[in-house]
Amino acid sequence: MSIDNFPQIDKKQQDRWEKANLFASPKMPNGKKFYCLDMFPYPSGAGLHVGHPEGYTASDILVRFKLMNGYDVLHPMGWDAFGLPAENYAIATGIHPRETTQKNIANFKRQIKSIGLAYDWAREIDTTDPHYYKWTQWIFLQLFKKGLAYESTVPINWCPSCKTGLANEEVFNGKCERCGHEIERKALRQWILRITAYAERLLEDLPTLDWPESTLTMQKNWIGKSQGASVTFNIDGTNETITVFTTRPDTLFGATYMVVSPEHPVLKTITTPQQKDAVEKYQADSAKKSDFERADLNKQKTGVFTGAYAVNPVNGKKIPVWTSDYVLMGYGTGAIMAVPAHDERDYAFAKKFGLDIIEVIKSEQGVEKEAFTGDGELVNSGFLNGLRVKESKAAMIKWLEEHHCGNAKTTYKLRDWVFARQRYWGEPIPIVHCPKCGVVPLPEDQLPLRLPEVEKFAPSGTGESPLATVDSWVNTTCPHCGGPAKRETNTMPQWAGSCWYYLRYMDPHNENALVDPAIEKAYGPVDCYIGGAEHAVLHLLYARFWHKVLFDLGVVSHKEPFQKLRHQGMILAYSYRDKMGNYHAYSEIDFKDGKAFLKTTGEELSPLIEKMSKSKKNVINPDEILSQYGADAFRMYEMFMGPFEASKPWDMKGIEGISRFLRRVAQWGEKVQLKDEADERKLEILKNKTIVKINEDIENFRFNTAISGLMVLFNEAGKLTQVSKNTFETFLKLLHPFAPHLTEEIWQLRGYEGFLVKSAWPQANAALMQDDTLELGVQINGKVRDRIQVPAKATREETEKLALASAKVQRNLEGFEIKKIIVIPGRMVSIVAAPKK
Ligand code: ANZ
Ligand code: ZN
Ligand code: ZN
Repeated sequence: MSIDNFPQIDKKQQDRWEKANLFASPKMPNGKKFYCLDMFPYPSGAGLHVGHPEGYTASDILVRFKLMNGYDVLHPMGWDAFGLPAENYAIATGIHPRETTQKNIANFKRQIKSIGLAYDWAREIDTTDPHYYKWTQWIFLQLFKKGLAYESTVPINWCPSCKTGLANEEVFNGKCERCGHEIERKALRQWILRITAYAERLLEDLPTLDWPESTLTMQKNWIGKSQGASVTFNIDGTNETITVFTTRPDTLFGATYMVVSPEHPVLKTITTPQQKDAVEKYQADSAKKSDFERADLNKQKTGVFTGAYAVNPVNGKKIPVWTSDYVLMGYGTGAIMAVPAHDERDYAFAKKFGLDIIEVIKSEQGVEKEAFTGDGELVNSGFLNGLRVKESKAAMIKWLEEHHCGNAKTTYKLRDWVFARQRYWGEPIPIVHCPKCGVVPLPEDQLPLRLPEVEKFAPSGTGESPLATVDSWVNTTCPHCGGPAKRETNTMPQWAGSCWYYLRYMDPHNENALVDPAIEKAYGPVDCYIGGAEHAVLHLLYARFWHKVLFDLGVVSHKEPFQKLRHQGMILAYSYRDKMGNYHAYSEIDFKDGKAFLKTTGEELSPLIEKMSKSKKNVINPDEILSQYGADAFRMYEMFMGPFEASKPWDMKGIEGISRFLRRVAQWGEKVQLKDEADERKLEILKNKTIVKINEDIENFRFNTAISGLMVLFNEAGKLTQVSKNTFETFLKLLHPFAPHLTEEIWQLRGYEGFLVKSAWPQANAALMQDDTLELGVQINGKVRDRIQVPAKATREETEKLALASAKVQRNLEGFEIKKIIVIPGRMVSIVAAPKK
């Protein structure tokens, strides 16, 4: 076999690893465990994108590094396989989503395996496998029993094109995340998960996590904790009251009007007959708008006076009550006290409708031009005058509590999670509706509740899932009273299966429990989780929520599922357009001197860095790269492109460079002469420094600089025609996590037994790392036997030790015993020895 036929080496070594079952994790790890988790992919029909292996290669480097450092490693892979694409394909073609999914999984698996990633395939899971979703359904039952899953008819985001309800998180700028269609509001019976019950704990534990700062901030903002007060206002001349939530109780003296949301029930009773028509028309208009549109800060404010007046509890002033859609029903109490002097939205509204503006916090610029939202001294505020904002808040809350018209209050932006889809290809919700008993959970021994076969996969569009058409499945008996009953026909959203999969990997074949508690205790939590930043909010929040529920149930023993988290950056690509704006594929282009010319006409094309997409003809197919350059070049290039978290473009020149490097390593590895010892003083320092650098770089996800470090080391070692075995082994071991196939091939070729991943990671010798070294002669009985490198700052003892560590000195001392060692700093070491008796 030629050593530079990389694809052939890949295959050979992958087969050897598989035969040796090299990456199987123990059922129970020893004390030194490392659980490395990749975000599992949705097996799409398009196959692997080069973005997938970016994260997978990083985790593989980490895993091989940990294995070589003696850890028991858990490194699994599986499939997040429910979801809309397979279902939409089924609707279009009639091919069952199961079939499409299985085919796509097989292709993904083949591709992932061809990269040589160290997965324990015996632990593979598939969220659409009834053995798996049995436990997803089991968790739903536990949520239901704890009152954390409830039914409610609520207006939900409805995509008229996908004909399904969507979670808030799947709506972007008022449009469907999947198809881009404008979202409507539609009242539907839904299953809802009470994630808000965990808001505080989801927030509280964030500081314990080693996660990217931006992701922690996004989670925090999504939970959106606000501390302030609720204040109750009487409505003049009625028995009605309106309670508001405010973060600024200190500004109560500056409240000059109130606003209630157009959906607020109080409008019915407080609106005066004169204002009734105007208010009702306004309500009808705003029902057509999305929350997103309504909350838009830049939008012109609209609103209508209700005719009613509220009484400001702190000073008895009557202030008008308006309705406007900038106040949302779903937040706080759906009503606000407006303080135009110190709130931007209120300011814009007051200016537009000519309402009073009273300054209560002294600002230098005055409030003629805009609201002042900073800190300052309270004015026009009775007992608060002279205090600062923070003290005034506390003082006002105390006053409100004493006068029974308000109290301290905390709210969250987080909403409960709409957990139902009117779709076929999802986990059936294990609930039965009985005319006598109501909502009845399926007994656990009836799980899994399997998806029935259906004839048509298309959603009915009435808001019911295609499951509703399968009478034989829908009609069942009530587990409680035995009478006729109907099954729930909504299915779970795609998030469900990915909320807990990391637990199943620990114990994937357990028929009696989701995970054995002892195994969970030993393998959990995930030590390092790697995946895209697009999951920074939803997936991670949902998984943390389920994990905390399972923690409360005693199913898991750790408070948080993912201790460390890292996101890979997006891989972009160069796309090329001609003057007409048409895109051209790489195969149509001649690349010359860093420029691109269209083969047919010679026209120079302009490059653009863009997201990879078929329409831009810039998609890089991993299969092609692998068959041309081999897996090691592919892996190393992906790691070498730039900082792991950064977005960066794929560049063919880059992979060529890596490929040349690997070819040089191959030739050297094949031919270099190995010595038991060699004169490598210069190399010794570099070698030890490189070990330390690679250790730090791997732990800190600086794979690109780690590779540079390996190249620097090879620039020195690679020009030698003979090296010490230690240097040779060290270099191969350091390179192994990055280029496992070639290093393994060389290892085997040079007669080493076993596998590199089972060998011990090189240890750095700290004494041999300083640049400032001196060369000292070592004499034995007056004769110079060796010259050694010693750190300039070395102590007498260290110098002595280094002298005695020299192989030549040791050889010359054989049969002698040391009588005395004299160190003359900076000059020499002199050993006095006498023959052993
Ligand atoms: C009076 C006030 C004075 C306010 C002031 C702000 C500044 P966060 O921080 O996002 O929680 N608000 C309360 N409920 C609302 C709703 N349903 N729709 C729209 N706005 C609402 O925001 C809390 C503040 O947003 C509250 O404090 C309230 O306005 C407004 F100088 O009350 B504030
Ligand atoms: Zn849609
Ligand atoms: Zn019943």
